[in-house]
Amino acid sequence: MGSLGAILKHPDDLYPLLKLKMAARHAEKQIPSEPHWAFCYSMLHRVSRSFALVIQQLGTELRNAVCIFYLILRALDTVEDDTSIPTEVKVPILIAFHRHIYDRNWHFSCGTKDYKVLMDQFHVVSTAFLELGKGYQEAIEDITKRMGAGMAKFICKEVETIDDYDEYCHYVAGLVGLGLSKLFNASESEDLASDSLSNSTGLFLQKTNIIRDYLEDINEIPKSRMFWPREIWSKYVNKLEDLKYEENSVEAVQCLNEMVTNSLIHVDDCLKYMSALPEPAIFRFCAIPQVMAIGTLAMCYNNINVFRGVVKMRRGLTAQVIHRTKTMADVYGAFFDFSCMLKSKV
Ligand code: D9A
Repeated sequence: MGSLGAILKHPDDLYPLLKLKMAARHAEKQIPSEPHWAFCYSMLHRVSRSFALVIQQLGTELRNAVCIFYLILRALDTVEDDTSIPTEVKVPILIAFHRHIYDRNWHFSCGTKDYKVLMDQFHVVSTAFLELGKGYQEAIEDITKRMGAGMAKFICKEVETIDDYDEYCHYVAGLVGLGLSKLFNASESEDLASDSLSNSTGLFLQKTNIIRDYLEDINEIPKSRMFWPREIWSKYVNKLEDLKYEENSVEAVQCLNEMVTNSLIHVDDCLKYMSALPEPAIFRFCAIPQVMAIGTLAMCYNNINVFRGVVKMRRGLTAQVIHRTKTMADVYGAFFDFSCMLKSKV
């Protein structure tokens, strides 16, 4: 896209980036006046502009719950990600995190930049969490508990088999899908989606991230983070890090293609999940990340640059996805287009 032909076909999309910028400015102006909520929304805006943008259309109660859920998960993630925390300190924090969210006096400093601010000001997130309805609080607590326990399990365990890979992705992302389905259901606008379909939406997003972020994770200091399953990469190299060396380019791309193919297993479930969401705002919130994911996979397939730097959708393309994803027909259209792109590369 971006060609003259595409512009002529969609004259209403001449300025998707401009529209995105206007929407972002509007979102910033909507920051609430109570200081703890203002902090939570500006924090969300800083760690993920597009996420903050897409949740704007949700009703206030659900939007607040999703904002707090996101920040709590980011905080849990910051603890898991910080490779400088010793295991014996980290594991108890992960396991007890679902109790810390109720405790305005709990504090643990870690992470860097925005994530350090989030950790240092976590009591503000707790304050906002305690104002959510009971149904939302319980759903968030339940997921935080299961995710913390799962992360703790994988601190001392490597991702060996494809089953391990699915299990790890279930803890860090599938559970997010389950949790969001519960929040949608608690907001009374949505029937409860099946756990298996909700799980698949998270697995599809997370597997895409794991593929895209290969180089960043392998180069992590002081210690690499390795999520690609040995069962797949061991067919191509002796060590996962060998994929980044130029002499292994052929094997690297073959391995990458097998990883992409593995994540495509979830597409069917994801489409089923989305097609059962009747509320337009919730639908868009769920559909935009899924379209971004299939787009990212199409870009990554057969692409050696995954092992050289970052392969990301351009900002203009992201803006187009956000503005053009409104109905299930749009989603089918986008999945069809990106599948054709994949097919042409196979
Ligand atoms: C999500 Cl509450 C995520 N993750 C995402 C973002 O989307 C999902 C983290 C916390 C929450 C939600 C998401 C959105 C809508 C419906 C969902 C869902 O399920 C029904 O989660 C499954 O990536 C992180 C996990 C994949 C680990 C769950 C989208 C997002 N995208 C990034 C882009 C990027 O490059 O990471 O955050 C961004 O906008 O910055």
